[in-house]
Amino acid sequence: MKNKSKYTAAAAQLGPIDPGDTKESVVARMLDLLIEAKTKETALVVFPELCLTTFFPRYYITDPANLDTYYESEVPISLMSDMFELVRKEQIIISFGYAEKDNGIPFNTSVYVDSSGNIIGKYRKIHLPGHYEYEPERPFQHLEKRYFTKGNLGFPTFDTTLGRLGMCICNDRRWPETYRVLALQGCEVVTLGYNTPKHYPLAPEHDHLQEFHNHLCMQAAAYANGMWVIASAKAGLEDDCELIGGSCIISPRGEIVAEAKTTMDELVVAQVDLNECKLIRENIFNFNLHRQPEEYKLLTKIKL
Ligand code: CDT
Repeated sequence: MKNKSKYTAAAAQLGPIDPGDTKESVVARMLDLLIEAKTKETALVVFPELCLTTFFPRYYITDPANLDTYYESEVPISLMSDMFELVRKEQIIISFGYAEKDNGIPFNTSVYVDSSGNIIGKYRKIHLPGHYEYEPERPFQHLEKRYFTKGNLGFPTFDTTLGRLGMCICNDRRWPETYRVLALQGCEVVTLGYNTPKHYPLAPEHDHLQEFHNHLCMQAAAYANGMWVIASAKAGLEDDCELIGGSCIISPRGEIVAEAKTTMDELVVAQVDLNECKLIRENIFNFNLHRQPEEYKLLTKIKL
């Protein structure tokens, strides 16, 4: 397949997924979005974090058998066979997130599947937010630290027909280091999914800023690193917990070029031009000319 520097990309936002919804029903919704993407000649489609189920870290689950139902021991190829077939036929690259159990070790993972129908990239979430123990005072839990292990794959990049791609997952997007490590490897497009509650029990005074903070961190990072950012939300009222939407595509200029209008299943589409990365990287953020890493040593000190 020929390399493309200009192509159509999409954030495939998903609306709420109820705890009782089957994975098959979710995959059917994802397939509908992929079919819509095909009609729009989209080459890259990004689905949300943990997109096969409801955002289960909001629940304190004590029955191991019940908890286990949320994880996959392998990429669920047979469950997603119709999607993989379409990806092959239409030469699309997709990314999606799922809860992975690798030899018993749980990770919050996302992958790329390319037009060969193969998994060509994997990332395991590094910045795991929330808490380990049940906290009864919270209206809902955020038990990612309990249910997942910190990712052990670093922040890898992947050379594809659609440029050098890299992934991060939800809370990772708030950390500037995530993008800088990817950009230093020449990443041109960062893809990510998120589940972000509108209400943050520890700082409710920020609730009205959730959408703003979502875009603020990604727009700043796109600009400061000269990269495209494609961000896909799981959105809407999920079992009484409101998740923000705002799925978007951000150019290396830091501009939002397409944004979700709803908090339902919605395809957010824009033209990506990889040449735009150069405008930033050859000028204001020319890493080789202007970075001063010897002055940044504090950044990698383990303990302050
Ligand atoms: N999924 C995820 O990482 N969500 C967090 C919620 C806030 S921290 C409790 C986020 O950064 O959006």
